[in-house]
Amino acid sequence: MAFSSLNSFSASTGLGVSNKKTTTTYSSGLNFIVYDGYFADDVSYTSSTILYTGTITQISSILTGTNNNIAVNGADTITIVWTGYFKVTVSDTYTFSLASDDASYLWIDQTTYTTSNTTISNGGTHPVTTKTGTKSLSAGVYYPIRIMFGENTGGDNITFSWYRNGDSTSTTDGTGYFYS
Ligand SMILES: [Ca+2]
Ligand SMILES: [Ca+2]
Repeated sequence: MAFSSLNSFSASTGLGVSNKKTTTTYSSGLNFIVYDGYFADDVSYTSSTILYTGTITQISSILTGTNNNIAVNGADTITIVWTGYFKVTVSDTYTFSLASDDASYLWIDQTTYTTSNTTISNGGTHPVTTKTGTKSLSAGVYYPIRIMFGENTGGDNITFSWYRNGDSTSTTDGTGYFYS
């Protein structure tokens, strides 16, 4: 049942986009990669030095978002990218929130990533700063999601949360929302 709407997903978003899955094999959680080095708002940044990888079901802090590899205020000059799919069970407009020190960006339902096609743009070096964005989502659709975060120096943390506008109860728990 969880994947019964795959056909409508394909029909509503178009076929042939390279990063949209065509199989019905989804796992719970988002994948993450922690790179050595600060991305400095270069949203295509990667590094050949990968510090950690894994899968998480929440980004309530940098600790949970890295599967307990990085403590709050525990790192300097790193970049983290989370990727996967975001699925809701109720069609509605959703409000997303990124609170981060330093920079963070959110993309939903994009196949290329620039600083101008974000759902949330929270770039630059700064203390914990919260930015929000909204997106209208259809129930059962696996929307590609990408979150990018970078810590330069000083304190570091990130929290990703959202709520359905018709509900307004905010959560960070990606169980049942995050897939990869
Ligand atoms: Ca730091
Ligand atoms: Ca910082």
